[in-house]
Amino acid sequence: MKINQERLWTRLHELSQFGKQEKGGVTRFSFTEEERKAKDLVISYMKEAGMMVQEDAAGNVIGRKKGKNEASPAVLIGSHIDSVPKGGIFDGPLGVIAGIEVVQTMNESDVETEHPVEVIAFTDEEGSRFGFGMIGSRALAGTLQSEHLQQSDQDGMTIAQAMAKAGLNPECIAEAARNPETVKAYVELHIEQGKVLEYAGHPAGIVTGIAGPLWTRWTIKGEAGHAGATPMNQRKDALMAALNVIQYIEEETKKYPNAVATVGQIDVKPGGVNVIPGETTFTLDLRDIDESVRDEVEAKIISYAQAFCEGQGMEIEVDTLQRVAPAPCSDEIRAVMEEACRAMGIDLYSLPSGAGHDGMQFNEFCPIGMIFVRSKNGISHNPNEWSSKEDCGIGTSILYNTVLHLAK
Ligand code: HGY
Ligand code: MN
Ligand code: MN
Repeated sequence: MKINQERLWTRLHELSQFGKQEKGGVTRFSFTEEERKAKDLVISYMKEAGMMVQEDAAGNVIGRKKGKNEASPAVLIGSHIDSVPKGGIFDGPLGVIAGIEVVQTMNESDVETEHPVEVIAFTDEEGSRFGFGMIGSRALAGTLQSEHLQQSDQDGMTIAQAMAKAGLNPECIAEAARNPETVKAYVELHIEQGKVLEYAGHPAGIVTGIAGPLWTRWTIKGEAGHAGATPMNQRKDALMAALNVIQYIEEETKKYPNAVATVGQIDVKPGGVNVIPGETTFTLDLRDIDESVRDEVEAKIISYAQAFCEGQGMEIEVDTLQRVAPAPCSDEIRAVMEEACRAMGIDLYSLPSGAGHDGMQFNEFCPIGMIFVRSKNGISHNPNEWSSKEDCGIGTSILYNTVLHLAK
């Protein structure tokens, strides 16, 4: 049975309307009005696909196709519909819409499976609003703690407050935790967000493992002063110190082939044109597919920064926002995906994921598998993020055959 590529494509574009920005891109943060509208549209698609739909205590939207054996563990298909600021329309939504397409295609061709199949739009995978991501998948895996909900957005609203405002009770997040015995496997279709598949000339690939993101926030405290009256050798310029540390971060990280470091946010106080910065805060996103390498780079950066700031008579604080272990994909699921590709006459291509995904929260919970769809010019987290209709169709067909096999 073939999935309906036109319906997949139309829904993807319909969903992209919520949070659409004037100058391009989509900004759809968790627990916002535009996200609520996007969730309601996804719920309507899930119902059209013949699924029972519920929202759990963490705000995850869950559609379920019954299995012949309702008591057997379910095959979960997931991704997210929240975005980064001015992101693309594929990162997240493709996986949710493709999951719905898989179930709708099954129901339209009266395919019954032994195991139930669920499609989940996870709450806040990106972490863009609160600096803490994968909230919904952590909740489902039972690893979300109430202290995590105290992280706040740039307006000072905590995750807990935003949840309450959205009609959820943050005290009840434990109710979203699933018994691992009720889950057979987790699979996700996602855009690659890199250049590997395009360079290799493949429309889709099978993911071998997911690199682990470590997010930290650095605060350097110097001394505000007069820009005109203070000689260069008598300053404690917190921005210059931060730039020195950031330069070191780039130079050091480049020495490790698979490590990546990104300073995505920086804030300078008090922020006057004629005032020497007294305080600078910046974020660091550090990743490697090998956790020990990532943590080695982290340790080197911290010791350099502490020594440098001490020498300048300045203070430095480092807060950990989130530390996620890299996650291997299941050999068994990869073999099922490879079989699905062979059956479709698609050349096999396997690759690691530099980007983080909800599946890594299930590292200790259930076997995970991911399929990537080629990204044009490897661009993502950018309004120009793009994958072709055909490639999205191919990825969804591989997902369909994989889920059919896993759910039996
Ligand atoms: O940050 C990431 O890797 C993903 O886009 N959340
Ligand atoms: Mn993303
Ligand atoms: Mn994503």
